[in-house]
Amino acid sequence: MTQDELKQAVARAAIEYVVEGEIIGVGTGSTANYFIDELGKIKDRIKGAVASSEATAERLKSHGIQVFDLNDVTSMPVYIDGADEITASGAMIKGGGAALTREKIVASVADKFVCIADGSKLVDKLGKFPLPVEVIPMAQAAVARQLTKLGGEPRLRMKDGQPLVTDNGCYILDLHGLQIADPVALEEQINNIVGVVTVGLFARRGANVGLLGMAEGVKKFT
Ligand code: ABF
Repeated sequence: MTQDELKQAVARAAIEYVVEGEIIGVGTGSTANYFIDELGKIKDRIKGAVASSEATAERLKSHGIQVFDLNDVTSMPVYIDGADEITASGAMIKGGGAALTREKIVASVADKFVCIADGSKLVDKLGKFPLPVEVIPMAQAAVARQLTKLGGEPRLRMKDGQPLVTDNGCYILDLHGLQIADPVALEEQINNIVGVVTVGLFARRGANVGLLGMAEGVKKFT
């Protein structure tokens, strides 16, 4: 199976977690996009969705799925999203798609986080994938100095020769070369740096369910 077929397989498997008549939180990225396409097939069975990015909102709408503002939603049974890395205990690195802040916000309102990913995302230890950190633009250099002290090498994410600007009008620093021994502690430490909006470590609240696409089928862990 190709990587795209593995992503499609987990996207299909995730439909089982959709709760009838409810609003569902939806992530960002290529795996989440496959999930949105599956959700479109059963759109009459849900009330609607909350999107974790402008791109996801557009795709949901293109399928005729109603997109709710998170401020109008008090609870959601489930949030479904991809990851850049995930451990067997559900800790994740996210943010390769630059949507980490809204992903963490929407996930925080959901009762359950279901992570869907192809098997290549499963790791023993987080950190090979550069850790994204969303920052307030004026604090970019100051935050980068603090991140360097943690032992990594922060690089400002660029797009078309300019700093990439997130949906929130912020920048992303990608922290390379970090050994993440304690994801929960590091998440708290980076969150506490003034000027940081969100760190792409999802460890304090990780995935409750992981659906991983493997050659032998979809592997589930909880
Ligand atoms: C989002 O999409 C991100 O948090 C993560 O960076 C990315 C995973 O992308 P893909 O599904 O395309 O591998 O969930």
